Amino acid sequence: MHVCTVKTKPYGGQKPGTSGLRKPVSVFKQPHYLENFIQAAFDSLPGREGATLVLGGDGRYFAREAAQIILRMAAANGFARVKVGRDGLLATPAASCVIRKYGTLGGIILSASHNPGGPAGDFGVKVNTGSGGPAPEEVTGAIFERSRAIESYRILEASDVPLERLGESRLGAMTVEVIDPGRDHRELLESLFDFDRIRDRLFRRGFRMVFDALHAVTGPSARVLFEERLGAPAGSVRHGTPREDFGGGHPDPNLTHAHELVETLFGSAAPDFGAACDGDGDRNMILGRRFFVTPSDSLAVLAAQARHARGYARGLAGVARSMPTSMAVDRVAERLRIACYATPTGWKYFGNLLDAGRVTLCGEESFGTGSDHVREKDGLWAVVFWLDILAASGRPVAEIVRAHWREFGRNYYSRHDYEEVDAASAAELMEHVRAAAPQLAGRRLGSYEVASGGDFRYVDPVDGSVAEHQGIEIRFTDGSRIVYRLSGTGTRGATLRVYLERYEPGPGRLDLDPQAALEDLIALAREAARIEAFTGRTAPTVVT
Ligand code: VG1
Ligand code: CO
Repeated sequence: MHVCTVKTKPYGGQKPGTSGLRKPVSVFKQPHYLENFIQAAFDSLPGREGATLVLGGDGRYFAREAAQIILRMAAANGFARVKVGRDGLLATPAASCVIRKYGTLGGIILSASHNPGGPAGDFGVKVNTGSGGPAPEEVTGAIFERSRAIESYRILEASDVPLERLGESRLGAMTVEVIDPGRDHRELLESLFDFDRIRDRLFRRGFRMVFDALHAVTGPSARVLFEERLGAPAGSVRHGTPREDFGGGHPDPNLTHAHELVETLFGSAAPDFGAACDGDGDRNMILGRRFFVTPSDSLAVLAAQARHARGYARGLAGVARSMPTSMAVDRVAERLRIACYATPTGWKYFGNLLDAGRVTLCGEESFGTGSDHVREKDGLWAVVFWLDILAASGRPVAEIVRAHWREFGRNYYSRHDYEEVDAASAAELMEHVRAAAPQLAGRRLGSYEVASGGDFRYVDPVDGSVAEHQGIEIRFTDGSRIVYRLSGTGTRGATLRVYLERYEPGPGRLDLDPQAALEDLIALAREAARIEAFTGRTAPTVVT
């Protein structure tokens, strides 16, 4: 076996977005494309000689080939060991857990998250650092710069390493260790939550749940967790076998893409609880019987109820949410007298706050919740957390959330996505809103009065780093908001996200349909940004 230095030329556009480098499979399959990016990533992680790397992913199409290439490149780049999930599978939060537990240099997660897979779908590479979290901006910036100047990469000439069985094998001087993809992570969850209480108070008393793994990475671990460890009836986990095309669907846990689960929970013989995770297991959707928990509300409820969970009984240091996430959690933080931070979209921005011990829980409106137990959002963690709260309180999901609204008021919330719009038109729309927003202050829009408008700029309170242009926010005097942002994970054209929020104090009109409650704001948001004129669209493609 010998190390080859392969000549290559830079590709443009290898700039990681909100969460890793995400492109159509056809782009990743171009000669040397993956290799260039991996070499650029290795070059940007100092100290790889003799170090350990974690490798995993959601098992999507092209992941098997990519994992073998990365293993050979790791061996040629001086790594001493790679811990790789069996069959190359390792959910994003599980990878974060393994990186932290074994103190490795970092990890590579092969996933495009909730984007569809298969030959016509997307592929992606997430790079995590030794903290277990997504590489921060300075590292992704360095990777991009390196990718623009790359002239060669190093790879070992060797045959494929078997990844089906647990255990160790050699690749040149490097050890490849195939690990159980769920074990370390499940052990961590058992230390945080009271599994006996969940089993005894819920499943032993006939509580029924459905977990939809959407044919993605969480299925096998969900079966062990829910059916074996917690005693949920066999068959509670649906679509539990990971497939490289996710059964042809979007592995995206929301009302649109997880519609089968939604129909079950809103059907006649609905179970007590429903949940789903995304492709790489970092997102979650929570449903009660005929009840949908908005991700922003889920974060607020978890923060308010955290004291009932063993791992959080000592209290929360603080909470954080991405800026477009509803301000429901802010009210809980106020009540608990703890700090609440608003960060740009993307989990990497929570890293410093978590590392510095300033926050314990954090979340995003995009179905992401997590805590300081790892440095990624964590789908299964959120599901077990909810079960633990249900077991502690003995009340159904809908009652817990309604009681929360009565106590804190309700932040009616929705996100409208306009997917695959023309990129240039989307950029023009954003420029228009950017210029118009500051001038709206003090003016009336419909029945609302604008308090302020402008671009969100984040100064990290820990290291002072600055992130500009993180979404344009129009705030109204009654606490309502409209936020406009362009997605940093889409791979075709541009995706415009419009976030809408209106606060209703409790006890007010708490049981309205969110789309009805937000009707005026939705119309204002369309007009203010001239969405139809710029994009030609009269309606969003996905509403969550
Ligand atoms: C989206 C979400 C964001 C999330 C990101 C990665 O980004 O809005 O909240 O952190 O996906 O999620 P964007 O830029 O498209 O809005 V995942 O599950 O890929 O790791
Ligand atoms: Co994901």
